[in-house]
Amino acid sequence: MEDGMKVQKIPEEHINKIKEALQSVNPEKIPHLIMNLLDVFVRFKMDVAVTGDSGSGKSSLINALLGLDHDDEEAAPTGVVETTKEPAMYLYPNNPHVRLWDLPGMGTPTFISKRYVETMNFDLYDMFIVVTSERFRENNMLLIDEIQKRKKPLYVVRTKVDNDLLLQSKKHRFSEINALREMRDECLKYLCEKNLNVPVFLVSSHNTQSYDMQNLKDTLEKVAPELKRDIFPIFIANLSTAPGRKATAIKCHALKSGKMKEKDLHKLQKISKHLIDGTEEVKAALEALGHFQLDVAILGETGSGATTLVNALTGQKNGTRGSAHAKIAATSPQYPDIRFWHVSGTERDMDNLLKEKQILDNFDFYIIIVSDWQKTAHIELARTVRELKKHYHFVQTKVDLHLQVKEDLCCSETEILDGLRAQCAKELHITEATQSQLFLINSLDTNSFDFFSLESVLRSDLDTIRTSAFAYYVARIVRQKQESHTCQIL
Ligand SMILES: Nc1nc2c(ncn2[C@@H]2O[C@H](COP(=O)(O)OP(=O)(O)O)[C@@H](O)[C@H]2O)c(=O)[nH]1
Ligand SMILES: [Mg+2]
Repeated sequence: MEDGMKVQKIPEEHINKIKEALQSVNPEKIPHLIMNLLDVFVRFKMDVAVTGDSGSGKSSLINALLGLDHDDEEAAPTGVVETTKEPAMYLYPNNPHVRLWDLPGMGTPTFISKRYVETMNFDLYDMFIVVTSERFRENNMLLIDEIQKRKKPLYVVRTKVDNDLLLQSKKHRFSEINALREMRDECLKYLCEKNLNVPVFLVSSHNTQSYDMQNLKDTLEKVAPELKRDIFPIFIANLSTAPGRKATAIKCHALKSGKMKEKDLHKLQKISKHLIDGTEEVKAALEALGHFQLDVAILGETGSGATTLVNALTGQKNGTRGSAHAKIAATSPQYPDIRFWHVSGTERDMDNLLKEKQILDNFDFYIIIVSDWQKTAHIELARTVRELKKHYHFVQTKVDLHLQVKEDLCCSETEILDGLRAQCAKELHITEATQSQLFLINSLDTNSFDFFSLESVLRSDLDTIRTSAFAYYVARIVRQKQESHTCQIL
């Protein structure tokens, strides 16, 4: 087990980055800081501005992305005359944390090109889709330069591809593939000249089944979590380091548009006081969290069924290759980023474990197997886990055997199971573990007894503790780094 636990919870490169980024932060403050940061991050809404020349097809593109027809009541107004006079917000389907903003077009008497970026205040948006049609124009490059200055992500979308193809199809030796390639190359040429690696999509908002529309939708959905991780640190840095007027505008917009609640803005402001510039620290923390492995220990005496339970949870068959082994964690796609360790041994081994609390402290959550209600081993383990300020559940395995043995006692199955639960409730009361529960299971038949509810409770519990486990782990590794640094100086 000790060998196994030397396996990093986060890949080395991310550990180094986060240690570096947080080295000047007081480790005592780190858990609270990270938990608050992640709490706000979960609710953070990403604002994607759809911008470009007037008439380029921005509003039509938004309708296509939302799956709306141009004459639907909720659709963005479109047309051959200037229709979009104010930025309008639309929630992205299936992801309420992504908001699309339909901006008025660039280059009309109302929104002249020279003052467009300033008037629209690009600082308010987290990401941009620059819409172009027919030709790549100077205005498009002007927008891209401004977005680049703000270090924000951007996509280029060339719309009205159906029109372009129709016109070109009248030419001699027309080939759709070649025509599309030429259109893409035209966009890429200008982007390459500026050394920009920007995704380009060729779409038709009138024919959404063709060209890159589905790819654009899929990409937006697939990379939204990743984009959010890139964007959030920039948002925090702008809040804390931008000149007063700019930061005030960002805050007002966030509150007015419902991007963020006042209490979350306060939290972020408090957090940024502990950070140097915000960007690096927050980025390192979010990246590390994305790779963080949660370690769950299944504790039980030899023969209590710890291995079989790990195999049942991870969907492995007993005795197959890759099934649970003390020194290798069992993983399963069902529980992404979770490692199950079976920690079993003789009564004496379990006693020793209680004395070596630091070994037990390597885990983030515990399932304690009750082999025998007459013994106290499970109560001692539960107490120690509580002392480590961590959580556990009790599991009684082999319940089927238990029922067989008790058959001659003339009790009904329900009475026996209720008896076990009552016994457990008494013991949970002794250890004051109100969040803990008992699950009665037969690991060889996952459709029976409480296995299903064990799985669902486990899933939601592990989701909840992930953030705090990560926060305390980061505090621990930063403290180690600072201590080793102090030793070197001495
Ligand atoms: N054929 C074709 N017409 C389009 C497409 N996208 C927009 N249009 C038309 O272009 C005009 C301007 O579109 P609109 O979305 O209002 O442009 P915006 O000013 O950029 O918002 C409208 O008449 C649309 O019907 C497209 O992909 N294909
Ligand atoms: Mg419009």
